[in-house]
Amino acid sequence: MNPCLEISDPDVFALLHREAQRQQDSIELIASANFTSRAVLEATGSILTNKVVEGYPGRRYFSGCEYVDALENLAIERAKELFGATYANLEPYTGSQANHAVYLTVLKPGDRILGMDLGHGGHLSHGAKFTMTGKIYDCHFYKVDPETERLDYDQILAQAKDIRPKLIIAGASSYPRMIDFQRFREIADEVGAYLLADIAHICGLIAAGLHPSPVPYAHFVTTSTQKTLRGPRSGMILMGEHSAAEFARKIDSAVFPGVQGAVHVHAIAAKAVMLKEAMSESFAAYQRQNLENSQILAEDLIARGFRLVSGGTDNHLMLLDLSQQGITGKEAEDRLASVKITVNKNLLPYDSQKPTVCSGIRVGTSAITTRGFGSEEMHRIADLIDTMLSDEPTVNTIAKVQAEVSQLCRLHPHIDSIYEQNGDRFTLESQYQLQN
Ligand code: DSN
Repeated sequence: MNPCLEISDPDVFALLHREAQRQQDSIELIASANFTSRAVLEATGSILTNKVVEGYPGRRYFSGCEYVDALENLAIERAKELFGATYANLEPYTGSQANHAVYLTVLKPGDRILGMDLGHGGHLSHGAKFTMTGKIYDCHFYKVDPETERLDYDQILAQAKDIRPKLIIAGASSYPRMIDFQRFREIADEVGAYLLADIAHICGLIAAGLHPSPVPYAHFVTTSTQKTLRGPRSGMILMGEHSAAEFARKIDSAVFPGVQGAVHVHAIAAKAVMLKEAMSESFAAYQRQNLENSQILAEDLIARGFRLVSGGTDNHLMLLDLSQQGITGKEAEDRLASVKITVNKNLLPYDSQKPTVCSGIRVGTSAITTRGFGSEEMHRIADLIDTMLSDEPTVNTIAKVQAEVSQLCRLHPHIDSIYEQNGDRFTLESQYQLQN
């Protein structure tokens, strides 16, 4: 066996090294980004990658599964405990795969879905016409209210009565306000639809008790695990008591063999670690700081003349409308990238720009909060964004902002979770040092 990546593949090693440096040197404001712990990384890059596994604990298609069965059961029990669920499936490779498994469970081709419009905050996997979901099912979309830019539940009910969907999806990728899952369930019940809550962005807040949970209301809850939950790039499905009784076996079969093949046991181990971390008081404190940082940044940006969609935020993200600044989302993304502040251009509700241009940007605080940025740094970041976006920055301005970004990143290093600072050497090979 080759001793380590640096020797066996210097090309890949060099690129990983450069990416690690990029992460260290940038202020990451992409709302879906975060930094996992060393323990989560270690489990993700572990020898579990070597194990072929299909099926579920106690009903596998290959032998030698005694330890991976124990691991998957541990992850399932932790997920149920953390979210107060009766059923948990830890096998989905991603949040999108989790959604596809729910669709396969309750829908037939051509059945109707009512989800949030992609341009109003929804997600690709909720039925965008160029995706598998959009091609297989008859997908309809609700939008936010044009005045308040918030969900209008009476309007969604009226639309649901008109469309009579078989499945309603509550959940978003860029919606800065709380979602009323109880109200969504009432709407679903009124039209005889199933309710799927996709909590990919807010599941860390839910785990910490800072956003109402959909588990008591939705028939199905899906999520990715790498965003506010700070785990590996993966997915999960949860159900409360009532749905579990009816759908446990059906969801199991929809995940495997319905939409997936062999189990990514290394990701399941990493999710078990993530779930243990998310049960801790330090995780709850992290999420409280995340919300506080998001509030401060939003207030500071408003004070500097930026318009925020819906007037602010209740969660870890906000949407900046840049029409008053006279630039597009794409220009803003590029300007901020030039000083190593990463954001993404984002469509705004009722946007007149193309998705490749957009009128706004999405800004989130989850990753920088993990790095230890607090209220003081939020004021400085608001200043930096203002400096870069309110006027065309000069060469001198860019140099000053770059210097400040660099100083902030040095003050809050995260690099220890990526590689050893002193030796520039990835260190996960320790797991091979077994006793013979
Ligand atoms: N769902 C996308 C996002 O919100 O950025 C990527 O996971």
